[in-house]
Amino acid sequence: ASGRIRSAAFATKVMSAEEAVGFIHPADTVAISGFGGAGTPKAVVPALAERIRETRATGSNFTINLLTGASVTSQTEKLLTEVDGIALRMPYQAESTARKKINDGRMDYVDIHLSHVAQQVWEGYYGKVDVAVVEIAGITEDGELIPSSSIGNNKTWLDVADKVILEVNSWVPAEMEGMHDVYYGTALPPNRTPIQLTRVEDRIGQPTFRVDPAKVIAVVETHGRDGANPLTPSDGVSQAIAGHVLDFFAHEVRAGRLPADSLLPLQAGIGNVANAVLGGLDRGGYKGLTCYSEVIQDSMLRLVKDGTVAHASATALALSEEGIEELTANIDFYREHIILRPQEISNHPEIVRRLGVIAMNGMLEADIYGNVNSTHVMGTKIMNGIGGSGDFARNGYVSMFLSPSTARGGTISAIVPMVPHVDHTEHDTQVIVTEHGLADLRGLSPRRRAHLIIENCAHPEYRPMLHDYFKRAEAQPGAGQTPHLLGEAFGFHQRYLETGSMR
Ligand code: 0RQ
Repeated sequence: ASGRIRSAAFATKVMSAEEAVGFIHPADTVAISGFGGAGTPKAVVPALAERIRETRATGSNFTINLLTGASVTSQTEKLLTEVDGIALRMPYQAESTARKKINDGRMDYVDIHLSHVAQQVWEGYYGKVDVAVVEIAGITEDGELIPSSSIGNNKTWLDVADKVILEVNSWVPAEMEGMHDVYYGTALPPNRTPIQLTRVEDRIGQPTFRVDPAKVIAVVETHGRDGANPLTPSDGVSQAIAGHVLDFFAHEVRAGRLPADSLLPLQAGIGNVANAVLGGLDRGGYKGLTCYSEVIQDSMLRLVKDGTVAHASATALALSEEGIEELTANIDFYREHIILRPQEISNHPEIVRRLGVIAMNGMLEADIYGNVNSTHVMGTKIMNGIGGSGDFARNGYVSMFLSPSTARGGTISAIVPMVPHVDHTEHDTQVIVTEHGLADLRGLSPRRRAHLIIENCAHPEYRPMLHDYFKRAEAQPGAGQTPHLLGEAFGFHQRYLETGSMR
């Protein structure tokens, strides 16, 4: 025993993962913890996959509906997908086995805004949640649960599920206790009240989850590390994009729209480009910046340590092994500067709007008018999902989309005449950035936006084709507010499908 279970009532429920999965039945809706690489159950999911495999071997069917915070570790996604264990998946995945099954039409996938998950489950859109499997760092004397390295939707899973299986993971630093802020004030209409969070560092909830002990049917002890997040060194393209973003911040400060030292709370997606932007902030002379985002990456720890960032709020850690070591070694310091919250709060439209968050997200492609596709390759095949990008983009003070100007060795242009799938409409997109430049679309009509996006953001190789498309569209009689050649609007995509290149 790890000493993490301080409540006697829970200690009597300790059992193996193999025993615990006996409580999960075919056709159950199972809600598990996990957000990115952090806080996914380590023992129960593999045991469940094994149970499904054994059941299938006897000729019986066994699928579950799987609800999570966002993506979970690839291992988790793979294990359950490979045994054909998932009938329906919600709300986000980022794993190739699952992606293939979804795109083959063999797994239902519901791709929704991360801020909507908790409320939609409360509203009953996904039926009743039979079992919640939630990783925690420990159980207090009073039977409250100390959250793990991510919070995601765990509060909601614990509230709504009929049965609860807890995984107490002694690998999670015990000193994280006190870093979390779990808000219990959300209600459904007509009983909603304002969420009193007015600064990034505000604590409006409690450090632990509550759970009805009668629902807890099993406690499983584990000692397993989170799925480490391999760091990709930032390349020239990412650095160029970051450079444009940093210039833009300086420009906005000069225009009096952003405070000079601290800007406004930053939200950055994960990956290369976000890392490069964050990495450049300490060279920008900023002090006391804040972040109101989904995840905390290694680059953020460095910024917090040197005072560039004063406070960072998110719903999950996304740290490498070195990052976890750094956090643990200096936990008393970081606990003062980092807050983890439920994703309905980290991504809440009301708060994102109030704080004036600067939203920076990746995209697959944008069209010449600023509509953005973040999710569907060639308009049909899901990549990951919309995740939190819409929560931040729609409600941010400035909404930026960042991407290299081409993909797959230059055969795909990230700027196209019309996106074949829209996640963020022209009304939600204010700034587009590629390595070639930045298009500030605020205050511009569609025709003016088109010119700017092509000139500033498209790869030079694709600019003449895009200009040609726009000119011919604009020259038509009755070209309209947003000129298009409807028969040709997806010509770039069709050409790629037929020839392997948009060129
Ligand atoms: O494919 O991995 O097979 O090489 O897409 O592309 O350029 O590495 O960019 O990792 O930032 O991902 C939109 C997917 C961008 C991501 C998306 C291919 C390209 C490559 C990845 P390979 P890059 P990124 C988080 C908010 C939605 C969720 C979100 C995403 C792969 O940003 O999932 O924003 N966003 N959450 O080859 C076909 C195109 C393509 C393309 C790129 N136009 N067509 N394939 N690719 N462009 C909020 C937080 O706070 C965490």
